[in-house]
Amino acid sequence: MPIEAVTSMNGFELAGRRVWVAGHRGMVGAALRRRLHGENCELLTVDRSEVDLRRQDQTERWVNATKPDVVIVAAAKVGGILANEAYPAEFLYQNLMIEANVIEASRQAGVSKLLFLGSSCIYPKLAPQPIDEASLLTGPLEPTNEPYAIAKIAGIKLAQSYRKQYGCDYISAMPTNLYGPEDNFDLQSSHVMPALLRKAHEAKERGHKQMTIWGTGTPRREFLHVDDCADGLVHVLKHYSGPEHVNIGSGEDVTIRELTEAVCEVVGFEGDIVNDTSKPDGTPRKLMSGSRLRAMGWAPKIGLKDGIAQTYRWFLAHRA
Ligand code: GFB
Repeated sequence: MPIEAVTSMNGFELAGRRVWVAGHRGMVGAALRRRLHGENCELLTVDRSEVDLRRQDQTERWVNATKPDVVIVAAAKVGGILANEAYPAEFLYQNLMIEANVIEASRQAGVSKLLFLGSSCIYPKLAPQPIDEASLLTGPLEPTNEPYAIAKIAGIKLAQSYRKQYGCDYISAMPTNLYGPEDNFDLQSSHVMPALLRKAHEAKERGHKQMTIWGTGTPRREFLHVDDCADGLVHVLKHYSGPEHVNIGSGEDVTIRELTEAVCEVVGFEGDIVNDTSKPDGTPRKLMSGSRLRAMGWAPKIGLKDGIAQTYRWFLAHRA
């Protein structure tokens, strides 16, 4: 079905609805809470200590008792390239359980709209760039994050299948590499942006002459500030209904070396950048095509340099 045929121009109204953000304490969940503030909806959240989304009985009991109108599945086990390599079983198992439990519980409770969040790593390692949504399942995945990608592809297929078999208005969005406030700054498990901010900051603070980055620095990545992502997700929720997933990106990518130089400039670290090539590069490039979302009238607002500076200010204020 052509995308125009399933895109509602009038929009799906969030005002007055009960919206559950699953994963509200994560970086994306926190940004969604900030963004949904202006929508006049009732925000529902539940802590992990009360409901473990990996447990079907706990999830179904809570969703059936709470009866949200709208669900955003931002809950996930996430991490950077080394965490994905080191804990493949956790990334596959936990993400499969969370998405299956939340989606099935939502169907049982009669949720009218659900948005599932994936990741740009769902696409083949060598997909033509910029990566169109139609590239899904056209080639082998990047080995460092294959288990996570397979879990996220399963989530897309769940949303599509629930739409096809049960008529549920369940949709999926694929954000690119995200960064911003509330990110994970742990050097072993984090993504590249928070790692570089912390490394550059600590190198400057300690008067080091160099900082080390993983891999060759040549891979290209597309970065999107998490507040732009939350805005794009709300836009998709309000204006899209269809079986195909929607990419959410900035439309621009940089090499890891260029990103490191931008981070060092913001932080004020002037030493050398050294490559640790014993660490993996991962996929050479994953720039997504944003044409589907642009056609729905959405564009990002936060440039990379401003976004890095804002995230560095957040890091300085919260690093304790
Ligand atoms: O952000 P990142 O961990 O994940 O790494 P991916 C991106 C690139 O930055 C890789 C390099 O080429 C890394 O080798 N890099 C350089 C670093 N220095 C560092 C550092 O200090 N820390 C980290 N983490 N990277 C993840 C996937 O892939 O992206 C997930 O594993 C998910 O499944 C996520 O899709 C968005 O972009 O390579």
